[in-house]
Amino acid sequence: MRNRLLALSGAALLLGVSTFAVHAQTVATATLPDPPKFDAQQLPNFVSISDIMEYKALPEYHEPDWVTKQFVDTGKLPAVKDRLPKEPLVYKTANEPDGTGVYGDVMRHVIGGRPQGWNYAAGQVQGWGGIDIGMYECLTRTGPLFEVKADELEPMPNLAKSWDWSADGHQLTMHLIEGAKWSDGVPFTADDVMFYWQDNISDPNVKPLNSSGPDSFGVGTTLTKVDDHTVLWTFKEAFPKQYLYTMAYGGFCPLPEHILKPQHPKYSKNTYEQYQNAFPANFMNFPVMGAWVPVEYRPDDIVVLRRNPYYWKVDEAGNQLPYLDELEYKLSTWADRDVQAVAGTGDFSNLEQAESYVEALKRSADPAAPARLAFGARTIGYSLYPNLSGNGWGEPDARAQAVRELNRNTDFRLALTSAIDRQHLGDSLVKGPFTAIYPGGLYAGTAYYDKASTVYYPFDLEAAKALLAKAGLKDTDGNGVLNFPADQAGGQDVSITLLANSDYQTDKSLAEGVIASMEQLGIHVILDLVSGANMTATQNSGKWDWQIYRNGSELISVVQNTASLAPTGPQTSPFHRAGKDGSVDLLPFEQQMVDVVNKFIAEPDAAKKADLMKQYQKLYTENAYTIGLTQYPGALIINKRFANIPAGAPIFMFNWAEDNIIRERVFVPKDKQISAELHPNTLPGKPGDKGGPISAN
Ligand code: BQZ
Repeated sequence: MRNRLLALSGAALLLGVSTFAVHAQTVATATLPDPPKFDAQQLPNFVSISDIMEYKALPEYHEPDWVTKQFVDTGKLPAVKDRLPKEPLVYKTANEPDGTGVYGDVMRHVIGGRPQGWNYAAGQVQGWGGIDIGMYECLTRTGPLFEVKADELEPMPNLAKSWDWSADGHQLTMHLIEGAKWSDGVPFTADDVMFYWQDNISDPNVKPLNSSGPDSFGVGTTLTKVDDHTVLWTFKEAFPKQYLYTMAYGGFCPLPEHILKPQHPKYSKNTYEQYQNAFPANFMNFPVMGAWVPVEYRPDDIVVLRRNPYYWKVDEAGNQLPYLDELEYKLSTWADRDVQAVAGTGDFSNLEQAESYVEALKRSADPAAPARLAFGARTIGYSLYPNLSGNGWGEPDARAQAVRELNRNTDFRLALTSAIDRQHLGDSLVKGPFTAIYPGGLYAGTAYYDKASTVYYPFDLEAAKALLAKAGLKDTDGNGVLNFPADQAGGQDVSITLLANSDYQTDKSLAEGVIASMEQLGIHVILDLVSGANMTATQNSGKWDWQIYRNGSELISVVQNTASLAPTGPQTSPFHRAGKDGSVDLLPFEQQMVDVVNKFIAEPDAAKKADLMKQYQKLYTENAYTIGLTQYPGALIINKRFANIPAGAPIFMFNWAEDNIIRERVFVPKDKQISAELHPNTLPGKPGDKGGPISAN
């Protein structure tokens, strides 16, 4: 132990003064058990980005026959060559697992979310499960990077077709695709990008869905328009290539300026709330850059999307994509998604709730089963997140503030992490080689993970109780529940609310497990179950003490959503945001994490980046920044009739499988097509048109 302390204090000096060494005397650590062996069933065929796609003018273009006959020949639409950009995005045939596809058929998703409306730019939820991913295209794209060679990793071009760094690395000239159009035929230009940056990401009254604010592109970063198809980023750091990842899904997915701007409070008499709600879910044909457009919405029943006739991507034969004419999203539950995908009444699922694994595996093992099931790496993980704000985020009352003070006390967090029996918790979800003990921080098995930098506090109730006493908690009234210190919340019983997403059985199971563990410590935890539709808003409000959180991709890839690895800005962390005064009251070790993350973002050298992530992992796990719970693999379930599903596509890595498999290239061979389209041979109508899809005749 002494050597360990010396080593730690040495590290502490290197990293600046750390208060951690003081705590090390009271908490024994152990070697983290290796995760049970569980290999992904398939590995990707690793390629270069140039093997997947390029931008190129082709000699001729094609579309579904019914579009030509019933829309172009009747003058309802321009010819397909006039609906495409000068140089469309071309997917290379050699990278299409089953080659050039054919038109027709539908992918039937089942989701547990519900659409609030289409204003993604103002934070509305569309129901998740791939709806937003398929509608809102982003400047860059990262989902398919799971199959890109590690030494060539950088975000794929998308709406931004290329970019050039200035010699000093502080400026990035970004060239947008030229001649692409929104699904209503209006040109896509730099004005769409600037409106999204200036009046959505950078407007403090607007919070785009999945966005962490302008600081997630670097504090002080500016964006200016150069011409209709060129924008210029200016960064404080030199060559912060990390931000190209933030320009992918979740970070920078512009919505149509011509539709949103007239409703924005800066350009209308609308309030911000009216702006957010200006495009409710029954507003049909909302213009998108994505492959499919919402044409029908039946509450609690279904959302139907039809192919976008102006989609700006083609295959090498010149076929305008997507191959699939329709996407459906049955509005059900996440558990039902697994059931329907296995049964064949649904077509797609990310098997991510461990409780469903055994049944799904059993059903899929039958050769006659309608769907393929393929496990990937352990990229699903959960932590208990403590609200670390001590200066007012979420306007806490006296009790909640006392909880925040405890959350900010490292002894208290070390007590919590020592009170969790992670092996038992994982087994309670599913027995077998799936779950692994997860101490928090970067995921085992991923690029930047370093076991030697990972501090693990094993299950030790006695140590936990000693730490709680050290944190000043005693059961002063003898009722079996610890009390706050006398000068906090009137010395009342410690009661803590635990926020969890009611849409997932796994989130509820883990919450129950945490509550049971805390009862053994004499801490009373009250479960606060919130539906997925309200979860994002609740998380962002800061009105919670603890939450059961399914970790984002930053703890898997590190390069995606890097800024959210620590509170690098007022809105970048999921559990420590600015108080009323706009400042984030960082704990000393958090300041060190922020410094390490900012250095990582600005560091071009791969070896130095890896070393910075070792420092990050040590700071994260030795301080129990969050209380890691469990980590396990997900499985992709896809109906067997679909072709062009890339080998080894993970359900979650840089993004979810709905992005990773490149759905616009997925097709169903003619002889396997089913007549399940709800609006065959139709196209989206005019924006807001109640008439739904335009019938062919
Ligand atoms: C995948 C995903 C596609 C959000 C959502 C949901 C929200 C979170 C998260 C997942 C659902 C599915 O996840 O569970 O398998 O299809 O949609 O977006 O959990 O509540 O806020 O981050 O992506």
